[in-house]
Amino acid sequence: MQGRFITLEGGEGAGKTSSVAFIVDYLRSQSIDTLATREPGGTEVSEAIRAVLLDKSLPSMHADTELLLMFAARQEHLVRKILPALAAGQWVVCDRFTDATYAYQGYGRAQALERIQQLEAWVQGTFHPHLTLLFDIDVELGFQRVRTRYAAQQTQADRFEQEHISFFERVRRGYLVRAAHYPDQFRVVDASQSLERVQHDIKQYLMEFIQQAKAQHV
Ligand code: T5A
Repeated sequence: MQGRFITLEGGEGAGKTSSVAFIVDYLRSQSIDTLATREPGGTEVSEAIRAVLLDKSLPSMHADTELLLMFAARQEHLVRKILPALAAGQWVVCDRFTDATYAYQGYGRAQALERIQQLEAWVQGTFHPHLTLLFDIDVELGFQRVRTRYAAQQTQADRFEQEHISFFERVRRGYLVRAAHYPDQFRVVDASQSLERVQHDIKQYLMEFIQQAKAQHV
């Protein structure tokens, strides 16, 4: 089978990161060679860019700088890690990708969507995720989870998590607009459910996706 590119998207505290290991384990249980990665990040250079992007001591970063850094990190991640893995037949599971840029920089920060499309075309050409699992959750519930995690791990909000709740409402709406526009790519998971129910739904979507991939391979 050819490699497939699966992305996980959603607002803060939606449960994407918690589901990466479950997805990787499930795919491997189906004898699919799988690689997990994340954005911004995934390579040494892209992780260094991530550190700048999330640094809350830099709250006055210009919105254009933020957008360009997202795509700079993505360029490096694509050419050094994602595309070589796919070419080798691996399936790549990525915690966030370009749909996050549309949701956060486009809908959240009100950057022109045409500008994001131009950068997307430059960096990716026609490359897009084969499947996107959108973890949809009420913004306040997502933040309750994030706050619980801060307390448990003694961590603090990053630069994005300091934004006003209205920013995250726009992000959530942006994701749902994209899911409605690209129904072949997106599957929406109700992330407010228990972890068991969320994993059950993810497994159903993955089973369907693997069947399609096998059918295309024949
Ligand atoms: N960004 C990123 C952009 O602005 N543009 C872009 O183009 C890209 C790629 C990345 C930031 O960068 C921004 C978006 C982000 O703000 P990050 O730290 O990677 O920063 O941020 P997130 O991906 O949002 O990470 P979070 O940890 O906030 O959210 P997750 O990964 O969705 O949530 P997770 O899995 O860590 O879960 C949060 C807590 O909830 C619990 C978990 O145990 C954890 O404690 N939990 C549940 N509890 C109950 N029921 C469930 N079903 C649960 N699922 C998880």
